[in-house]
Amino acid sequence: MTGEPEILGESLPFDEIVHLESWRGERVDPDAYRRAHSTSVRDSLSMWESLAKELDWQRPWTSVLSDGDHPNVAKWFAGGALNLSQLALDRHVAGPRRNKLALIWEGEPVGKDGNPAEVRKYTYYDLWREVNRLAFLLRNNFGMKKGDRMAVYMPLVPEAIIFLLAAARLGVTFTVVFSGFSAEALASRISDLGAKLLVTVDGLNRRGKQVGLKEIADDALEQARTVNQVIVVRRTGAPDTPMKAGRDYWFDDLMRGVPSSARVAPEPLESEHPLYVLYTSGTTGKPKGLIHDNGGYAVLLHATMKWAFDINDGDVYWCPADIGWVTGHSYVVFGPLIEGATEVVYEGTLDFPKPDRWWRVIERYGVSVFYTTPTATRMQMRFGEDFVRKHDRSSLRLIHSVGEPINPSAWRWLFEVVGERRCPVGSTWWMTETGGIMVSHLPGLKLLPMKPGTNGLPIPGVDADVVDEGGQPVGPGEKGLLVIRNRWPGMPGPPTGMWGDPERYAKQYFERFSAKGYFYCGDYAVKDKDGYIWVAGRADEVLKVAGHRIGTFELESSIVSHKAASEAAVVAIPDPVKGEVPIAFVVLREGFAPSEELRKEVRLWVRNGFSPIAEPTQVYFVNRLPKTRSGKIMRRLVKAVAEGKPLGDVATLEDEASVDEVKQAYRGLKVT
Ligand code: 6R9
Repeated sequence: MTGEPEILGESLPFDEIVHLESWRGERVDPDAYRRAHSTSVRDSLSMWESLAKELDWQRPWTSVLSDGDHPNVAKWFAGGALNLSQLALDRHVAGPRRNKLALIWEGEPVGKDGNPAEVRKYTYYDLWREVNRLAFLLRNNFGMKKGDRMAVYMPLVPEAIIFLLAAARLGVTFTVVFSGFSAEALASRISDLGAKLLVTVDGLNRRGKQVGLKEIADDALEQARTVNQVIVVRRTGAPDTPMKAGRDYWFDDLMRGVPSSARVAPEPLESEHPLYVLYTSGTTGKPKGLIHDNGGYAVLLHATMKWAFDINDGDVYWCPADIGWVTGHSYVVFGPLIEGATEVVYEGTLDFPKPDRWWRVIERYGVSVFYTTPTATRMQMRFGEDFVRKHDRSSLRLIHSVGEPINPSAWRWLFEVVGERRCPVGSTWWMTETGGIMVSHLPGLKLLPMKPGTNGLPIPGVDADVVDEGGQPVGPGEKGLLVIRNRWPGMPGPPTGMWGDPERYAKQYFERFSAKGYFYCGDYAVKDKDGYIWVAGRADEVLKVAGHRIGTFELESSIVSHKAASEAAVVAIPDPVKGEVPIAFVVLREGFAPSEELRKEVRLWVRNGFSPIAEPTQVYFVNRLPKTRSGKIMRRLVKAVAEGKPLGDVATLEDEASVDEVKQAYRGLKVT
């Protein structure tokens, strides 16, 4: 395809730097950063080493970076020992942060007034005590010890965080399975990991309703035979929760028997000991379990909390990510707590009971650092500015987004409406595999290369670049593939990178540029003349229309740049002449009604605005699209519907009704 690269139909403002010269009284200088970045990459090991020294280690490392037992699986800080629960708790409890608030948790509101059903606050001391008690229970009553595995299947309640920290304290490797996943998905993850303990809840609160979760967990355990003990946290208090005698235990009953003086010393864990395994969907069926270690991961989180979030003791940090997403692991549980931050954690959805839920939370707790997503931002844009403006946001000082490319107009909305032109706004690029932020602007380093929609520059020490198929860096404005040329702490860790499957790990990420040893991220990106990276979407969702390569993302961008369209999903259907042609499922903005006229208009819009080749042969209007809980459109499901094929793994689907909508629209049952 020719033409300018775009994000959501909006051309990339390569040359527009939005200055924020007044921010914390500093001027910004991207040039100086670029020079410093080159140095940091040349000497990345000593930089990571000095950052590691800022953390507490139980035993110092003997080598910063060394080879693991499988190709491309490196050991960071080998010889060293540490414990992430000690970093997140004990070291704060031993100092002036002892009585500082660690967590402010807000349960889903009941009633129309929007006030939370329940608020729980934990100081670092509170959290430390609870984690000690739970670690004591897990060790003494459940026999859990270093090297054992545990699965967590629950929503974002404080107990989830306490379980993760207790597991980290004992060296029990955990996997969190998103509470929206099916029994099959849970079972396959439990079995793959060989977890012997499952932690879940009786049920969850969703938009004022209560949904049983324990029943689903029970179904999973019919298939997954490794689990012989289940701990159930009471969340909804549903009276008829099935409990199997001798296997299932209520968390509150168990904890009543643990004295508040119970202590468990943090286990000295080898730096490369697996902290957790997180499963992420691949392009093929079986989910991939990426392993993250203790030492390298902690160092990356420590660095990025400082650089990207500029976190300090006066802040109230909030990332509304679910604990089942990698963002929940890195930037809800471990990152903020390692840094001793005060953070808000919430249960619920952004528009329940009203579309102002987030702004109420920000106002109520004085949130200063806010980590959101582009999809959430675009949803809020649909609701309109009034919901935002009627709440006090003067506490906000820094905003980042994550999960997908942010289109420039959504960036501007965050900058102008939410942040009142006062806050730096960024889009941090990273993925489950990287463990933490890799490309971002870095307010903590005074680096604010704010261009609406860019990810920015790679973080210090990380040699990320955009290359062509041969691995050569692309020219300014050209599209290429995002790679990471060197090794970084927090990368998938020993023993095998991907749990039980070192071959798949090597093939998936290192085969493509095997001659050069680059890590292949699977994303398209553009680099502008200033070196800023603009990730444009996944490289593995491409259409081939009459031999022309068209990114679904680019095509959707074009549709969404139409004033009536809020979201779009494009998939290809087979075409006898052109091979395949795109069809589009479109969600309209508030104030626009579906009509034949509009259908034609959208097609023409793409034809003229993007390319005649890319014109969707059909446009279907739907009220919502199938999405993952983290907000990514599941084109695979839309495609399966269009092709009349089985849906396959729907574990990551947020809302099943969205698939029915697509089906109905596609079959013309409901012509909207
Ligand atoms: C953290 C997370 C990873 C994929 C990644 C890319 C997309 C994430 C992005 C972004 C553009 C950003 N992605 N952040 N694209 N700009 N700021 O999202 O992990 O769920 O594993 O997804 O998400 O396509 O490859 P994960």
